[in-house]
Amino acid sequence: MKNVAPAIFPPNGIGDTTPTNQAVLDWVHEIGKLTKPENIFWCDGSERENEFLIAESLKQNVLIKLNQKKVPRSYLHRSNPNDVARVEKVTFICTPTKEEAGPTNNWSEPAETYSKLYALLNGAMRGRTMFVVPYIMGPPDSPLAKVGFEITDSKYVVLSMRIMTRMGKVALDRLGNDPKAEWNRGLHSLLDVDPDRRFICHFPQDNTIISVGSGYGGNVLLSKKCLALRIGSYLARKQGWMAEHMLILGVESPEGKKHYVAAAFPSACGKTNFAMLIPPAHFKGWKITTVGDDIAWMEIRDGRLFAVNPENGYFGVVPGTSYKSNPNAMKSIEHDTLYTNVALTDDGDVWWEGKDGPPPKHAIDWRGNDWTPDSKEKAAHPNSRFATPMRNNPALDPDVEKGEGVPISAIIFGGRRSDTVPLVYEAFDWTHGVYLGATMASETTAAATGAVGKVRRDPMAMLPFCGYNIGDYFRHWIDIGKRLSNPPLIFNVNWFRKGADGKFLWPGFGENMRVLKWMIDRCQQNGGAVKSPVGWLPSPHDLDLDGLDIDHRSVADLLGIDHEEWEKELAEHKTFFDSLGGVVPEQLQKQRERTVARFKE
Ligand code: OXD
Ligand code: MN
Repeated sequence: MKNVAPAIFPPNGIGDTTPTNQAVLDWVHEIGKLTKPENIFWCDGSERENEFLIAESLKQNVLIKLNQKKVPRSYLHRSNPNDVARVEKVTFICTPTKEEAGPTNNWSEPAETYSKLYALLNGAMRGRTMFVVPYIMGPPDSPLAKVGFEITDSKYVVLSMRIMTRMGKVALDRLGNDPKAEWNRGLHSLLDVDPDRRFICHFPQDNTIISVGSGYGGNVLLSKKCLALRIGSYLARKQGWMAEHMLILGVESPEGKKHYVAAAFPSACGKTNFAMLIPPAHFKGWKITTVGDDIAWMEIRDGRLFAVNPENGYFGVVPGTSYKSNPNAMKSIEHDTLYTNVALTDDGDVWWEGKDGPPPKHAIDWRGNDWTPDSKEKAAHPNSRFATPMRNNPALDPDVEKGEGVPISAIIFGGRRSDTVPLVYEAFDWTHGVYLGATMASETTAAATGAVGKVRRDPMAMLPFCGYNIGDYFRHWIDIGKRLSNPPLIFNVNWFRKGADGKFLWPGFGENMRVLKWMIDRCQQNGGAVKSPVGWLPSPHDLDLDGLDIDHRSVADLLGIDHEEWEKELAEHKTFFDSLGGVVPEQLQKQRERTVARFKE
């Protein structure tokens, strides 16, 4: 096998922090025997270790040094061009039965899958260094926090995990010595980065993930989609909490009253932008703070939902990020950032489509080829990414490390829809809200391989991330509602509705504050709304549109419910529920029937 990751040889004092938990030692020993690495590197997350790994990565061209004056302590990584996004068709949930994985997941029988993967992994790390990365998801003192270990032969993975998780000694301390303690086993090998030998497999019953043949973040940073969502959602159901594909943000009024909201949007629908929103001038004194931009772990306390962000960094889509679209993201990625698949300018800076200012006259594109503004190809891959520590975010919420989490007042679902779905509406109650989440849909983007721009149903934005049967997942949501005496209100938003001229009706970005403000008013029982067949809608005067350059017609279009479009939409909900083959709970079927009936009233 081609050695795409030659071994490195650390000096004494680096790479030798072995854990004391015997279960971890036994597992690493077993994987070492299987993969036969040149050496084992035990990561401790220290600064010295990081510097050493960066220096070795530069030597092996895993990283490209950027102009350190323009982007201090930041580097560029180029992935294999065949390996630039999550690949859902080779992502598997390996539960004992197919039913447990359900109709929305690829299923593969666990014993057969282990044998197939172990055969691929046999000797896969020959001549390579096997890194053992201990990490924690969640604030270390949170009851929700989970320890994971990722074994990998990729330096890029180690460097990214250090940004994206709380990595190293902190995890060893949290795990302790109990050989029966719960922790996640994550095994990753690049193999030879061949799409035909690429599999991302989850074994929820064993709390184990095996990912081979890819070097792309979403497939290989096993803490993120694999543990925090797929295995996380499985554990959450078993243990009575929630693992969701949601950002978490704080909204503080000029009087200092603060609410937190969690929002689920499918990949690349502006979650990071929303989580870092800067209110427009009209909202003087209002403050938005970020708890998380991608994943929320939530539990019930005193009848309320409390959320923590399990991650420690942001792995965001770069193209389109600018001082106009997301100033806080731009400030976050000015330093200490690991870029993947963006363009490199002649003066060692990074560039991408949608960055402020004119394009460079010449650059090296994400594939490593010469690029000029006349080139047909994009300079940065549409799914190029930044990995940056959350501490770089000027709007980081002060309670982000609070182990008990932050109380959630509202849950928002949303998608990218050109038509049908109004700018915002509110569910009548929790179960109706679950129905809104279960039927949400979005036009697909470049975050996953496959067709772009097709409407696909993506329940709670969890379609690619729910680690068990989606029907049981819906049931879990309904059950959680029963345990909440003070449930969050549930809303649906659509920033992407277009007018007859094909142009977006809503300006989006910071102006989304106007919609958020209405939701907060509703949470405080002082926002007006009118009843519609799909939920509570703001009337135009319920939204604060002062100072916004938008005409009455557009506002009416944004908030309008077109009966013909909804007839089609509700028929599609039925087709979707039917396509799940009888797993959808009765309560949600009833919600659909009631919505149909309300249109007839
Ligand atoms: C992501 C995704 O990378 O959802 O966050 O694909
Ligand atoms: Mn995501």
